[in-house]
Amino acid sequence: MAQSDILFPLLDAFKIELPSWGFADTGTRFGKFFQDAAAGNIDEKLADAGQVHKLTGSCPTVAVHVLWDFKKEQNASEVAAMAKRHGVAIGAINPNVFQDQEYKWGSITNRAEAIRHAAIEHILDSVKIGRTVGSQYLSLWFADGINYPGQSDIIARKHWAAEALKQVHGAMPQDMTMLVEYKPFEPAFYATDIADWGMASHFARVAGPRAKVLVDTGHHYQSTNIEQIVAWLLDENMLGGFHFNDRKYADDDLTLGSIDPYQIFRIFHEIENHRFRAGQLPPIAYMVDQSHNLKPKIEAMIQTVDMAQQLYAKACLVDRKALAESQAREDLVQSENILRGAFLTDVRGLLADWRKSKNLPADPLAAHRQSGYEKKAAAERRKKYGSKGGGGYA
Ligand code: PSV
Ligand code: MN
Repeated sequence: MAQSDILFPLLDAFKIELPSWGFADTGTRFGKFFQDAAAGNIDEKLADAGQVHKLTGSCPTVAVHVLWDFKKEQNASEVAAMAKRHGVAIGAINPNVFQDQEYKWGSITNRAEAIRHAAIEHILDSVKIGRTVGSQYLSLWFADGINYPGQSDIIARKHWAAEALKQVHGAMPQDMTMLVEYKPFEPAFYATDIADWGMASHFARVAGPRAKVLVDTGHHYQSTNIEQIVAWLLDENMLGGFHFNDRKYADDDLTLGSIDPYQIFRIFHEIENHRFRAGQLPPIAYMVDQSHNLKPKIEAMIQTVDMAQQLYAKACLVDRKALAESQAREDLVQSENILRGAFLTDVRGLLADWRKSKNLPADPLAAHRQSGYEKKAAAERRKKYGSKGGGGYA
């Protein structure tokens, strides 16, 4: 079988969701560097995402962050219509229960019942937005946690989180999946309430059958074996999706594979290995969550999508039958070489052929650079917002 016969249908089905916030000016706690072409409102974010989808053919949906993207009293169907005008649709809905002053001591794990209630209400409103825009995913990340030993009762917080997630799950339509994201630290520095995949998986199980774990590749300690976590979650039917980005030190939000492409390949290898073992894969929401502030936003997004496609294609080329045979012989050198051989295969030509077969530009980044989109957006947005951007993200 030709490699293209194997790869093309898999690439057809491999969709990657873009984050609205990845197109806006962002920064670190030390400051923001503004880009003239950064998006300043939801319409511009969706337009930019539309440009990435137009060039890659693989990013039909855009994740939104409710407080960053929806003005007060914003009509959600208008946003859905806006997305449609830009050739995309609204994807995962991300409630935001971390930036308002009332959440200083936590949101769903705040000891004050009224605050827990307010946080749940906001998440329930987000479910409603999801229903209106036809979203399949409610994506939850909580900044909740404590900064000092003794600050709070860890188990009381565990119970409050479980109660909240159960209540939200009960309000979700049948076709909506709850994604529970974990992160070891930041902004909580001593004990984050949902700190790792074990805790996320516990909460997802307690919440209900349509709750799964979201793996953000930047949310692990140095040298954590993320692919092993992914393999376990798949085997337990608890993997819901990914937030793709790369990191060198912490949650750096760099473009995918910029630091360690082999790690992302190994994650895809475990996913394809699950397909090989189980005969099928559950739905997996592949989403980007990067908002680093130096690369031009659209270029950074195209780079990430292209990298994800390359690494996924490489993992699909692993000869799984040969691998199983060499594993059975305890031939670890050959087994590793099978993986590395696939990883070292240059799939750029195949990817270009796949794109041409879809009437897409063979090189989406070059096509974007030639399109003049960036220059036009920069001129228009600079005129509109001045040198300090339009905001749109905290
Ligand atoms: C938190 O670090 C996180 O990964 C969550 O997914 C948030 O929604 C996102 O970043 C905001 O950039
Ligand atoms: Mn994330």
